[in-house]
Amino acid sequence: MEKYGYKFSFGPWNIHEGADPFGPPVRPTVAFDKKLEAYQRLGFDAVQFHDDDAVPNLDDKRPDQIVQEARALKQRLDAAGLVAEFVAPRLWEHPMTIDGAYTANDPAARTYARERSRKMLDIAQSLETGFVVLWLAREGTYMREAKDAARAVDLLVEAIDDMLAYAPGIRIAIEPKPNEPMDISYIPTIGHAVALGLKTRSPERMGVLVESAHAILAGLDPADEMAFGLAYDKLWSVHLNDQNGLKFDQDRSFGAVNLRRAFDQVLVLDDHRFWERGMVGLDVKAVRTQKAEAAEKHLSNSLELFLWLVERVRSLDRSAMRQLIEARDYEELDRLILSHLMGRA
Ligand SMILES: [Mn+2]
Repeated sequence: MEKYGYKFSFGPWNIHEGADPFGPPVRPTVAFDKKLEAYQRLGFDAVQFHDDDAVPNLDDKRPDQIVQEARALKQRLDAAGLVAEFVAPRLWEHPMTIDGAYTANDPAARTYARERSRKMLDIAQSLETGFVVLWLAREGTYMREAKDAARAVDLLVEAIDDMLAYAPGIRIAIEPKPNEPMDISYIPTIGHAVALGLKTRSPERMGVLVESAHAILAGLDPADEMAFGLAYDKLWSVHLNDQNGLKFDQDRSFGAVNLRRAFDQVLVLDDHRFWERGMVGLDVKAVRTQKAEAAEKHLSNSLELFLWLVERVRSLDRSAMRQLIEARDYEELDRLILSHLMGRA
């Protein structure tokens, strides 16, 4: 498979049982070792981990146990020819994080979040990835009056500063999302995420991860969100997927809803040599109706579509494009892009 220098990753949660808020699982659980086989079979290079994907039930384990288990996992990854792209703390399922983690009103909950984050950093270091991603799932409110939104930013900075001091070799990327599970989140866009990083003790170690669907849910264009991150040299990873309008977070296969929007994302990534900056993560989930025996196609199809679009980006007639831009004939530019995507002259 020609991969144009790109490396690809996904998370174990991207092979999932199909449960939604209204119904139970519809596919059997796939064991982690079986998932590791899928990475190789489907042409992926790296695994994204929540801390408890790497070390299950870590709240009940001692720090030395956690490190021991993470090191054992590193050996299994080595044997499979895989690396960890990043580790992320799962701070949205524990009873202590009901009202948020770093921004919870209860100081005991904030302490839990900081301690859990240190365990996550131990795991990242044991897996020998210098990279951590924060999806700030419950850092927001359902009631605007329930928290002080300005103080919430300070609490986030304090928590991140704690992580930066605890693990000096680690870089952290914020993955913003505007809503869900909370009604309204505190760091909803890439602009917010870049600004938050600049307020920390080590701005040079703070970056961003753009997820296509999260940008769309914010009413923004994912390619422009990526471009903003690139302009600050902060775009360190992406979660490509697709999203049909302003609904629940769908994690559809990349390009499945809007092919041109997918093309525009690959255009900005490829024009800025993203393969030298970070990995292409595919945060996609099979739709609930997909049968278990065919529930990996969302991953292989998304990877294939990305590579098809790299080919389309690199074969685009740039001089024709430039002339149309100079002539301000944007309708013809529209046609040029669409005809190129359709493989028409
Ligand atoms: Mn994501």
